[in-house]
Amino acid sequence: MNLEQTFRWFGPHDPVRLSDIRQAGATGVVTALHHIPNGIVWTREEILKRKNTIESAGLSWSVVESVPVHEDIKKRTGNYKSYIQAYCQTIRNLGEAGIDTICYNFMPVLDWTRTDLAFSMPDGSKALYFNHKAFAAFELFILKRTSAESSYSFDKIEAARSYLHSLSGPERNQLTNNILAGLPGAEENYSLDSFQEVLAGYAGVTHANLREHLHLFLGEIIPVAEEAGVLMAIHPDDPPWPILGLPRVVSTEEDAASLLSAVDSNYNGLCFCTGSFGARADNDLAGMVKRLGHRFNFIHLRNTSRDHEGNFYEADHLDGDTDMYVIMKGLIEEQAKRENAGRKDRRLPMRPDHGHQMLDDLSKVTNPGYSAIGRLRGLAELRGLELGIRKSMNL
Ligand code: DNO
Repeated sequence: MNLEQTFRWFGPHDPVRLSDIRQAGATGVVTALHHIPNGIVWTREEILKRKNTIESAGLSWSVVESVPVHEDIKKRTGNYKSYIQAYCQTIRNLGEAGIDTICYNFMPVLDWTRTDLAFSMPDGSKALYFNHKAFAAFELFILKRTSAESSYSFDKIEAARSYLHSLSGPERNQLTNNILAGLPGAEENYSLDSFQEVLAGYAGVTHANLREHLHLFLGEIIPVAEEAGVLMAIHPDDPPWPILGLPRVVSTEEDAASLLSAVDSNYNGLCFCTGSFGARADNDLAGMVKRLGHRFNFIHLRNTSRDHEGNFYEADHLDGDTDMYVIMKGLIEEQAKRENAGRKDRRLPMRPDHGHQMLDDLSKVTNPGYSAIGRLRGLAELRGLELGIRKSMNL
C-alpha cells in the first residue's frame, strides 16, 4: 500500500481541471464547497453533487479542505453556539455521503499569509515568500495597526520604514493585496477597513483563551465526528507564529500535543504540514512524525528555505530545510504500523502542497501556489521518493 496521492482542487472554477489531476497521477481529490459561506451547513445535495463531479472524472473525494471555522467560534462570542451546531451538521452530512476526512484550521482572521506571491527563483520559476520586514512595513505603516509598534524593536521598525520607502506605489498596493486579498482557499477577503474591524474583534483574546476555545470546540465536534466516522485534521498555523497581535495556537509540537490530548481520540488528528511547521527552526519535524505520527489524518508535503532572519521561501519539494527523505520514511513506517494493527485509517492521504509557477504556467493566470505543473513536479518527486524507500525497505 502507498500513501494515498491526492491533489487540491478549488472546484469548477479552478483553472486546473480534474482531468489534469488524473494525468498528474493522483487518485484522490482534496476540495471544499467554497461557494457556501462560512457558518452555513453543507447540505447533502450540495455534497453529493460535488462528489458525483469528482467521481465522474475517475477520481475520489479524499479529503475536505476546509470546512471553515467561523470567527465567532474562535472567539466564543456572538452566534458561536449555532455556528458549532451548523459545523456538526456539516460533519454528519459529509459522513453520510462517505467522505471521511476533514481538514480545518483555527487561525484567527487570516489563513495562510505571504508577502510575495511571485518570488523569482534562480531557475526562472516563481515561488511564494514570507519576508518579516515587508510584513512589518505593511502592519506598521500601511495598515497602521493600533499598538503594532509594541511588537517590534526600534531597529526592526526602522528597517521596515526603509523597506517601505524602497517600494513604489504599485508595489505597496501589491503587498497589501498579497496579505489581505486572500490566498487560495482563504475563507474571507478583506479591505483595509474591514480588516481593522475584524482585528478589533479579537481585542483581549489571549493565547490561553484561544487554546481554551479550541479545546472546547474539539470537545464539541469530536464526539460527532466519531459517530459520523469522519477523521478531523487540524492544519497548523502558517506561518507558525503569532501575527498582527493575534494569538496562534497550532504552531509547535507542544501546541499539537496539547490539542491532541485535549480529546484523546484518533478522530481528533493533525494535518501534518511540513511546510508550515518547517518554517520554524525549532520544530523537529522528524521527531514529530515519530511522536505524533499515529495521530496524522492528512499530510501536506512541502519544503521551505529559511534565511538568518527567519524569512522563508517555498523551495522545491525535495530541497529546503526539511529532509524529505527522513519524513517520507517515517510516514511509510507509520502506515505500515497501521496496516499491521488493522487500522481502518491506513489510507494516509498526502498531497504535494503548493508548487512553483513554472513552464507554461508562467504565462497563465493561476492560483498562487496551486498551478498545475509545479505541483505535478512535486507529486512526481515525492512518488519516486516513496517508491525508492519502500523498495529499499522491502515494503
Ligand atoms: C494553504 C493551505 C491552507 C489550508 C487551511 C486548512 O495552502 O494549506 O489554506 O487549506 O489552513 O484549513
